[in-house]
Amino acid sequence: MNLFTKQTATLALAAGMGFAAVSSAWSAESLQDVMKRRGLSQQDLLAASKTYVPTGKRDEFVAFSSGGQSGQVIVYGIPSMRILKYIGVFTPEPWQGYGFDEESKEVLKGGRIDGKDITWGDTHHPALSETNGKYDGQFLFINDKANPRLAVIDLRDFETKQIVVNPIFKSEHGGAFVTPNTDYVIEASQYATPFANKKFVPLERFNEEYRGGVTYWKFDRKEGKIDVKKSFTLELPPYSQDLSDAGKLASDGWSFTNSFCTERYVGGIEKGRPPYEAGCSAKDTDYMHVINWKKAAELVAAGKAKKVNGMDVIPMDVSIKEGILFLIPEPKSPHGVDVTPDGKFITVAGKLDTHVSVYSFEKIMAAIKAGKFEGKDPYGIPVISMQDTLHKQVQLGLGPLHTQYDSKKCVAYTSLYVDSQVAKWDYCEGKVLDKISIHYNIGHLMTMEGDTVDPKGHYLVALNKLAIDRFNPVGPLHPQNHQLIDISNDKMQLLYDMPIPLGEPHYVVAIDAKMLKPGIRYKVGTNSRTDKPSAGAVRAGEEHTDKKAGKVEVFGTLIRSHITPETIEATVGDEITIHLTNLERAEDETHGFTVSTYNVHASAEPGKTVTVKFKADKEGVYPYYCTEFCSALHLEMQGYLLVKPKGYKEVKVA
Ligand code: K7E
Repeated sequence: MNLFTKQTATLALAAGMGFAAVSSAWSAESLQDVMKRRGLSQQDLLAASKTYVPTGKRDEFVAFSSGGQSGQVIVYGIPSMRILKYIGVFTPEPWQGYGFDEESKEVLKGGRIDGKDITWGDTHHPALSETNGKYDGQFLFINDKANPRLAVIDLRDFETKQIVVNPIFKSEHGGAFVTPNTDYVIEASQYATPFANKKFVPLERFNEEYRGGVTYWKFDRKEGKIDVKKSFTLELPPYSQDLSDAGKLASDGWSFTNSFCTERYVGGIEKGRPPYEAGCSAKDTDYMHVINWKKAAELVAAGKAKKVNGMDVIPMDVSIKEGILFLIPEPKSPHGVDVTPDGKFITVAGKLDTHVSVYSFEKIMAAIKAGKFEGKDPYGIPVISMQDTLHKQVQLGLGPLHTQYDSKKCVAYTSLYVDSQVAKWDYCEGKVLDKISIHYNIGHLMTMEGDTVDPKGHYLVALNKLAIDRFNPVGPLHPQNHQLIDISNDKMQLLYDMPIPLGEPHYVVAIDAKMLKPGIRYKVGTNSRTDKPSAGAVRAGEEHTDKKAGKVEVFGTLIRSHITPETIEATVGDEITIHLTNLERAEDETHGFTVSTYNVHASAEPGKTVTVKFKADKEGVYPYYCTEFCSALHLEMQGYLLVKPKGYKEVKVA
């Protein structure tokens, strides 16, 4: 039937019946026909019409998702859920030449630890730069949990520009979260290790010598880089510090970091001890760290920090004495800590508690001001009582993890991991408004600009750990499932399932698409990773090859449909450096470049200069070519690298 309809259309065309006849032949299949044929309900149709972005049209929001174990960032549109780009961050990404050209290798080099290249990352939390607590569309930050690193992505070209390594931690999880003007990017450690990365300290010395911390990376917006010299860390007890958030508006200047395993339990010391998960959840409460980061920055400026591994570290006793560090009990094994848009409340969700706890910043400040503490922790940090600071505790369901906010006042959404649900609730009144099932085991959730001072509402994305039966089976390893939910009405409506095929997505942030203004071309001859003119750039007609003992350096160009030079001559053992400038001015006229068998690849967008470097370690003839189908003569866009044996004598060919 379906086939027949299509054939009618084709026949109509063949018979020269013209466009009108063709389209009427197509529309012979009515909406009802399609619904029947595909088994769609009215509800499906409504959902489809809310997500479908007609061909050639664009999305309302652009989302930046963590790529989990892929070490990358995934960019997609909302509501269509169309994937727009992968951004190579901690992991080489060949399409962009990331990790295969010299410019990007320099970026990845910044992520070396103990002289080792670390070519993967466990990305968790992307954070968009903010101005006055609103997304400004300029930069994106993302952390690597496994190796304590942070990356900076410039949203003018969606490229990773910098990776910094935390010199104090061995792992981290409470990053990246920005302060309201992106003065600092917050990164809290996860598993306590010997303080300041000291080498071996036995587990028996855990309480005394192991430590956690929170680093405040100073961001230099003008340079678009983290200024490591102006960054600092607060030394913290060996609790497993976890998620963090920066205060905003009412609570600007403060930040909040959760922790679990304040039992300071270490497994494996003696036989017969309970396993980690039991030992680490023995107590009813853990601690939220409340930190005055503005004052901490002043203390550092006043010289009250000490340099550890090149970074300013504020010792715990200094933080206590200066009154910048406090603890508040929170229900055991908490996970997310999320400040409300007005900055007045802090929502903490505990994995092992069915409630979310809403703390009042005003009450916290009142307790600090009055010096009203219920005691001290074993390290002498003042503990403010939970009762004195709670605004509400609301029972939501099993395994609450993360919370995001709506454009509607007092409305929040919290993920329920164990229940596989999203709860919509009112944090002012403390009541549940609606619940929706997701598929399955939700971690984070995200509303449009929902962690800023000005959430946009409309949509919510549930980031689910399991997909199980939602997609066509592709083997024992399943994709993850991002589910789009309409939150514009009282009842939430599930709209769409998007498989994420790269890694566990953890967190995602979405910005109004109008706020992003990426460039179309670079100034000719730009090294995109440094944003400076490349030393390897040349103009058309200036192409040349320099030869020195053991070295061949090519200054070439790319333009449809030609690589200059067409041949590169070398002697076996030479170090070959090839700089190529894309001379195109037209939008989307990217050229790629590779040389057979030398494991190099570059993507040269219009104006960009890229460099590949390798040792011509084997004599032979190696084709090189443009890897982007750029024109009708694309296949002719090629050349030869001629690697001659040592002492080779030219043979005259008659
Ligand atoms: Cu809940 Cu790393 Cu934020 Cu995963 S984290 S879910």
